[in-house]
Amino acid sequence: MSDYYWFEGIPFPKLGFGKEIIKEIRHKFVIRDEDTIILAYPKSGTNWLIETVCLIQKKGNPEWVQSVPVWDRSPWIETEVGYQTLINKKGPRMITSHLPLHLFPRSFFSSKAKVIYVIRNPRDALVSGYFFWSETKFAKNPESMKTHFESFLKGNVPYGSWFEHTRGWLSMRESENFLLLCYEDLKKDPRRSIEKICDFLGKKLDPEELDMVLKYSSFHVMKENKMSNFSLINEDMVNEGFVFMRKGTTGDWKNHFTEEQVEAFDKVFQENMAGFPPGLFPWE
Ligand code: PPS
Repeated sequence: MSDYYWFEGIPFPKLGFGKEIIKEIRHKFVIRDEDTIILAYPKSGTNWLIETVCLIQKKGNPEWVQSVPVWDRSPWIETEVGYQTLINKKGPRMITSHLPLHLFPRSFFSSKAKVIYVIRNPRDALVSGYFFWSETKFAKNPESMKTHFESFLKGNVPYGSWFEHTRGWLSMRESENFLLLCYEDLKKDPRRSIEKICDFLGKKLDPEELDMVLKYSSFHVMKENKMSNFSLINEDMVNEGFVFMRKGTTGDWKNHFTEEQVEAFDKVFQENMAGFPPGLFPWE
């Protein structure tokens, strides 16, 4: 079990991460106009979105997603391996990140690179994170759901506060190189979300190709795909019993929160997100 790298008050995972990278990435890394960036607060559907975008790029052909691990197709910019892979890669890149806006490479803000930001009910991201951080060695293992819940509200979890992360990236929501998606919408009407991504990326898929994207990005197919289900992860990084593709549902928080926690969460959500139109957060 590793603890955290603290940087500017935000805890980052230690295993596979370099403090220097986190520190310098915003000044050093050059984002290119042709890059496509997948961004999310941890446990919000990042990998689902990567899979979907990879399939869209290949017009539904699953060969790429079935032969190359997800972390090589769209490396995490802030990890040691991901950073090296990306700086050495020529041509258009797919880049993944969980970084908050203020730590993301500055070069992005004067580029035409496209960002897709996916949000998920933070209550579900909290629960998903509890299992993920408990079953992996990237960062401190939570002691219990109770302590994890308290840490989440304070932003003392990997990548910091959901509220700050979301407020930061949502400030870009009117930019034309920014697409906002929501895990809950992807669940309810995945075809519609895929069409939105195609429009945003300027990709034209015929209905059969779209059906293939839908099929190969579905939870059950991804769960069986060893290039996407994290079964190829180095075993030094995970604890026994680790399952990445856990439930893939909405509203699992209702199985875990106590009544007091439901109230405490609502209060903090209101305090932090009151200025945004409620329609931006289409979850129960
Ligand atoms: S990470 O580790 O932060 O990059 O995790 P991330 O990919 O953001 O989120 C993991 C959760 O997304 C679920 N998932 C999916 N749900 C529905 N459909 C598909 N295809 C899919 N792929 C991944 C995954 O199961 C995690 O959620 P939980 O609630 O833990 O199941």
